Amino acid sequence: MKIPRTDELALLSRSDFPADFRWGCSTSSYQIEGGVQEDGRGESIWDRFCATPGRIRDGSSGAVACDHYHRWPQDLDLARSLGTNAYRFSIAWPRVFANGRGRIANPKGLDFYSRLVDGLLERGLEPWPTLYHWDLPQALQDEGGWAQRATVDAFLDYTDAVTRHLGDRVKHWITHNEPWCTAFHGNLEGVHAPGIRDLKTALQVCHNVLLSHGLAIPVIRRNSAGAQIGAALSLHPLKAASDSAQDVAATRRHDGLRNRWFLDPLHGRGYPVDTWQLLGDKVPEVQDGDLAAMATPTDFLGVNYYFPEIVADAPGQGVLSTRVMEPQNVERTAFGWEVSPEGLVSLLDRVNHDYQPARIFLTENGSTYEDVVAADGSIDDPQRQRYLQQHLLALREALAMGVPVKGYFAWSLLDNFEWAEGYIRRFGLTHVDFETQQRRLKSSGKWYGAFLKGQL
Ligand code: IFM
Repeated sequence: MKIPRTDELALLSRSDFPADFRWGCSTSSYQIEGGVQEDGRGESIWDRFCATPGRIRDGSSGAVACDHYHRWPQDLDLARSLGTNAYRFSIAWPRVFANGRGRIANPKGLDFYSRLVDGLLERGLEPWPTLYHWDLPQALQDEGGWAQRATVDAFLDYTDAVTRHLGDRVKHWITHNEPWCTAFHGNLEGVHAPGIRDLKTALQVCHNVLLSHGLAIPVIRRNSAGAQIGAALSLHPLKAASDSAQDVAATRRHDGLRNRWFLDPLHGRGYPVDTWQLLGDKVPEVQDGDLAAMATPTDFLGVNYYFPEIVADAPGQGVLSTRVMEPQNVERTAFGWEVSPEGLVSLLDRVNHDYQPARIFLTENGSTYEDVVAADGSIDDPQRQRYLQQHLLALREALAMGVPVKGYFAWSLLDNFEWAEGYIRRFGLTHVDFETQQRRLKSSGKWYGAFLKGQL
């Protein structure tokens, strides 16, 4: 893909995309809701993690966040005002079962999401809930968390409770958001909750999360007739640091754990053999039937795309002997992530070619910049607007290549709690003043709205 000229970006139109394309924004419970002590919600691993000094860059937490728990009608109005037709959010497990499991689900917790779903439908927005976006009940972590198979059973009971309650109105379900992050940020790097640093644990967590995805599918189908179901994976196109045989081989090794470790089992191929062998005695315990369960057919694949990675051979570094290089001489967001719409085209082309999913939804894509609020209250963020435009052009190109992309969800509707970065990183199309909770659409958000309403 060529880098588009400014005049090409301006020519982008919603009518370039199929009429039934889903257009939305994504959010997640812990990042926006706040209200962590309300209506019987239990403690999550993120409440505990944030309370540990040094874990979050600005010492903050999601205790208040965007106060969406109280302000959701206003936020849904905002989503509607953009002209979106779908909205992705997540359900906080500790609102439904304060201690992760139990005989009776918390009616107030379920009722919150029921009102949210009704509010979405009243506004003409299709609800796209994610069942797990990282806020595991702390009580389950105290028993070993996702490294224990008992957590898989608890997840299925939680899934049953939620989908029984909402399954009549929700017709799109996402089981897990970014299992890579759950497993590796949380249990290998220790930079996310629960803050563990152990490869064996991370791989068992990963296995149990993928298993719970597969086992949840029949539960959801039973309770939500005709629903479409998928998982949202964080995937990265990879480039070798050089043409050397060593760097090319290292890139393949990195791909094994970054991408194929998730894509292969979900598509019925089991774990990639090359990666399995490299992991030695760290591999997870796999029981009979697990791989078949993980491959339970889905209706779509959710792809979360942010940036590509450049990989070099690094003998002795980590179990894979690889190093991810800092990108040089490229445009980057404030997070340091490379801006690469061409990476999105190559990723989608690769996924389509290698796995042939029936449908792909871009379930997250977005960027963070240092926004400045002008004296008149406006927020001009041309870089975020350009990022959005370039990635939509990339989607249009992928569609033209025959990739079955069916929708796009911008990350995110609102500035929010960006995990270990606290409130330092703003990904929203809407600026949130965390002192006053005032929402103000940024110029990128205004552009998205004008694009969706055909007003460009
Ligand atoms: O904020 C996160 C989100 O929770 C998961 N995907 C990536 C986003 C930006 O880092």
